Amino acid sequence: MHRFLRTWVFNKKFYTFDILRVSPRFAVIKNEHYSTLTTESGGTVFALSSGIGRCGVAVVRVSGPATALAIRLLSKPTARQPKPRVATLTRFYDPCTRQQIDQGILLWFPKPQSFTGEDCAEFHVHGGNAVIKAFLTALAKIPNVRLAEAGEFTKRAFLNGKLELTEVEGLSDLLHAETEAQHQQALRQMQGELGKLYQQWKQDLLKCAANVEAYIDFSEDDNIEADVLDEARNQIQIIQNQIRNHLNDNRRGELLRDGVQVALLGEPNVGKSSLLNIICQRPAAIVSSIAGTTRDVIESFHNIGGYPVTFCDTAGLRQTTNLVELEGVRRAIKRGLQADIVILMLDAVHQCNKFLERPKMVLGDYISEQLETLMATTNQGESQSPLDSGQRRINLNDVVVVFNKLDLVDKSLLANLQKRLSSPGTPSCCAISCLNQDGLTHFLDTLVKKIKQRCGDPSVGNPSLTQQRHRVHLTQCVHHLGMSLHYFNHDEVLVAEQLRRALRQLGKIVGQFVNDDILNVLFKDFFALRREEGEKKRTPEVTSVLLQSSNNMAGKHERNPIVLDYHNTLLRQSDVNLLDQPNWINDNIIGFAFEYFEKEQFGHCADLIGFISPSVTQAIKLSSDEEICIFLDPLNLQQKHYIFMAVNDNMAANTYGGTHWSLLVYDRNIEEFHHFDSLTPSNQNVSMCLSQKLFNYFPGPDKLYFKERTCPRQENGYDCGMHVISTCEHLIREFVEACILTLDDVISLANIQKKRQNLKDLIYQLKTS
Ligand SMILES: Nc1nc2c(ncn2[C@@H]2O[C@H](COP(=O)(O)OP(=O)(O)OP(=O)(O)O)[C@@H](O)[C@H]2O)c(=O)[nH]1
Ligand SMILES: [Mg+2]
Repeated sequence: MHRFLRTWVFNKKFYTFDILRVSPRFAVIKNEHYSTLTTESGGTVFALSSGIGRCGVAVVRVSGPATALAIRLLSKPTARQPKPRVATLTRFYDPCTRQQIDQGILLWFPKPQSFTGEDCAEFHVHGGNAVIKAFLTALAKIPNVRLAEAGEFTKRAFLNGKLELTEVEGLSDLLHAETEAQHQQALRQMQGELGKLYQQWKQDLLKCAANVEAYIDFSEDDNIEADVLDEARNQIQIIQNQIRNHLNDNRRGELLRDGVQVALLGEPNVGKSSLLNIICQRPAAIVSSIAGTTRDVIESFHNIGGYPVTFCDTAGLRQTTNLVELEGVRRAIKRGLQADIVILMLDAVHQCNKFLERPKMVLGDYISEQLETLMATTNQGESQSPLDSGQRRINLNDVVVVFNKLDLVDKSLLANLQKRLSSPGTPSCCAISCLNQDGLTHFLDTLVKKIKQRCGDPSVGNPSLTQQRHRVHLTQCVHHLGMSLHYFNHDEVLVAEQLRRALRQLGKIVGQFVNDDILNVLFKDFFALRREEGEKKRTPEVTSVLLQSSNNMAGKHERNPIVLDYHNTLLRQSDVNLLDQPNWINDNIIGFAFEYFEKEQFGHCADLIGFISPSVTQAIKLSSDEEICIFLDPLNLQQKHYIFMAVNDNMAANTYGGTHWSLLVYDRNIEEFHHFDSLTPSNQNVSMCLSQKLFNYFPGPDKLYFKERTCPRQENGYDCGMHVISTCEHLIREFVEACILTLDDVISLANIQKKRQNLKDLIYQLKTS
């Protein structure tokens, strides 16, 4: 088996693959980003694993290398080592005083067949407070044995490869699960079904990547079949479609995990609060005949048919000059737009008459009209209606219409209405009376049906996507797969690079590429539950002894360690070093600055400003007009007023690198492209070509307006990238913060030098925050 490093340069950046070659056709790529964590032990730990408080049996768990010693010291000196995984009745003694503590069951799990993958033991003792206290004190007396941090057993299991990250998340969800459906979903995830799906995609993609690599290396020697690339391309297409379908699930898994939000909307006095009180079976909201009683949103959580549901009673929607009521109406509209399901309550007497007066109208149209009127007219006086402001509309599919006060409706009118309710294409409708509780069973059945429609059945079919974290990585993965498919027509090396990025995103989900930040966030989630359960007495802060030590180990071995993993940017030490003079900064540093501007520094105006990363800009340059939408569509730039991109002077489709950066800005307000170049306009041609492509992509005027703008000149041969960053930062200030300084005021050699240091400080600050 040969082993070698493959390196190439793109925009002055070195890409390195460590390739374990088995055979030319089946090269296995071992991504250097993976497996940065080791499972170095953090000593032996113990914890009370059963709940706090008096109980019949308490379970104390021990994990780590000193577990066998702990068993010996706590048992009779003459006792034999217990058989693995067999319950053994044992007397337990204090290791110092030799006083008996209790008699109970001992279970011994030698490594690696244990939950954590380390030597483990479980002591089942009587659950009285004094026994538990004496037992924990006895354990703490043993050298190198300490109380576990909250969640530390699970963290060890993860670090020892016993659980994948998705399984850890499943375990956490299982412990949080409140309803049957949540339980089912979490159980499947904890048992690894979701992880297996992602692993399968990863394995398939690895094969594609290996074939592309093999083709790059051996196609010229005729050692490789010509159709290998076609096969890889087809396979990538299939995987991309599968991931797209998985993403396109109407967020059912996340909905089930986080709970379904149901908003009660309607005019005042229609009986919204009355219905909420019936569901809660307590007077949660005030009910009165005075229209406009409810002002604030009142929430109540329930298990409805096994699904977690939060009902939100809201203020009645009507025009009002009362400021308090107006705020209530605003909140009601907002909640309605955010809700997963809306219960639209209508006064049966009033609406029956109104609806039946229009015999030709279908109920669906009538309801849409009612909804629009309610949501829009209540909003008069506001500068913008929430329906126009880019927020989503209420979808009729997510509405359950409830005609209330059935007890007041004339019988013949009711018969007429019911006939119209049962006509095909009618939205989910029911008629109830909160007064005598007629029709409530049908209402609840209709609601459960609607909830099931949204959340699906968690026990059948492919496991659902459950976390926003997964969604973000999968979306990125699809994007890189799209880019790789595009590059098949240009260059296989770029295909391989995009596949590597796609694989990295999949790896992140299952935890094969992890860093402290990701783990800390995930385990913090897990710890939240432990604290809720009364474990506050233990160390209140989450410490990362294990992670730090393992990271140190990883750092020692890595030649070029990762310094920062920030959204889509991965900065390695070699990237950060470029911020020292006299270095030419690369696309990674510029990409990082753009992401930081967008996500943090100018996050308050992110709806106005958009950025195209240097790598996407490069891809656009190499693409045809028809293809550029692959890269631009996911960036949602259509609504942005100002779009920034860093331009590189390389225009060749099949070579990498470049020598100069400049800044191109599209100002949508005046529909012009402005080019800022810190050297004699050396990037002008390339920027004009790029502008032409973007001009074709964005709807705008008939003619392209491109302007070369004067800006401060660089005083050396390497500061062009820093000029791009500083100019971009200043222009944003000018555009959205009305900064009155000029570019000449803020850009100078001294300021650029300072900026290099500031960026470096920022990177290290983000790394530790
Ligand atoms: N006859 C009859 N009266 C009802 C029924 N449901 C509610 N009411 C009455 O209608 C009035 C308004 O009820 P609420 O539940 O406060 O109405 P609401 O929609 O919450 O009103 P706001 O909070 O003002 O928006 C109260 O007097 C209720 O007793 C019903 O089914 N039949
Ligand atoms: Mg009310």
